[in-house]
Amino acid sequence: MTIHDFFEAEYSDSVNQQNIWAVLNAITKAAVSVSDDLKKAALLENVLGSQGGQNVQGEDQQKLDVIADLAFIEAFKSCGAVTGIGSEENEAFVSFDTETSKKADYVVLFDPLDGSSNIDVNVSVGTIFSIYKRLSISGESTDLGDFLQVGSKQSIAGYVLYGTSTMLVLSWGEGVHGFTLDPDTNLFILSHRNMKMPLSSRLYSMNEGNIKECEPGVAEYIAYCQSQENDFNGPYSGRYIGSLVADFHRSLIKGGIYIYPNVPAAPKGRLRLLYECNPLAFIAEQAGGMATTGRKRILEIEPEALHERAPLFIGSKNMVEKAMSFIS
Ligand code: AHM
Ligand code: MG
Repeated sequence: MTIHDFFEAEYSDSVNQQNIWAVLNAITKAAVSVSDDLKKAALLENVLGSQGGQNVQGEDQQKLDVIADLAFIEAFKSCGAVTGIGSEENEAFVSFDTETSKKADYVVLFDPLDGSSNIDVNVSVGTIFSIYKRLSISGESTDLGDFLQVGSKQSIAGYVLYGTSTMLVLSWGEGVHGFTLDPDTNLFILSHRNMKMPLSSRLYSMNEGNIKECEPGVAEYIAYCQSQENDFNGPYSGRYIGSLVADFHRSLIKGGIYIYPNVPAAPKGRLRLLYECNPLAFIAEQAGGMATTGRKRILEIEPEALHERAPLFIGSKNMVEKAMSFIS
């Protein structure tokens, strides 16, 4: 079943169905284009490598960060259902000020290419997105308030994983469903219906290079995972890809916990609340998992800035709860 047919059959809010499908359709179109670019990247000129600049967050931009950003912006702009976007690669939100766009119902926040430091080494990367209903008045330009909504208000959250296959995983608040791109037809086909995250597993995921720098509770939890005195009576396996989407997707399917805590180099965590933590937190909860800062539920944080960061403890419910029990 194609994503379109599944959406038509299962999405229960008939008032908004047509418009929000236009947004999802834009995502599938841009994802196919980015997926193609990634597959051919090493064979094309001017696609691999650094762009030679930095984004607003002081991170090196890869050429593919910019290519993916433009592909998604163009798809959202032309779909007619999005009034503006916020992206990791753009300092301010972008308002699409055409007459149609001003009347459109949705804003989208996204990270066009997450884990992009992994592109040059042919390792999985992803796109993460979050769709909200606008709060501003229809017919006027979107404003920052449309983007600074609490995560629990997301209309649809999801990600695209460009891995050994390209997958789109999403939730509109009625479970989590996964679609695999059929490269022969360029259609996303339902492959994972009603995904459930295992309550626990023996897998933990963290950049352990930071272990001596993070707060004691995090190091104590990792020591617990590595000890003989844990719930499995023996060491867990460490798995860290360095692409959040890929690490999260593994947790969704096999169970596990992913931790990116506060560290001196990133005192509020490394990951961005609005287009990394919130969408994945929404998916995690819908799949029976959990997402917190170590102290507080991610989906209840009131955002203050477009690119604000948050520490992230996400994954299997029992594991996130256990990790939080070590944090004072
Ligand atoms: P990015 O959006 O610039 O790629 O940054 C986010 C990425 C995540 O995908 C990944 O989990 C993390 O940063 C890796 O950070 P580190 O290299 O500090 O472990
Ligand atoms: Mg990212």
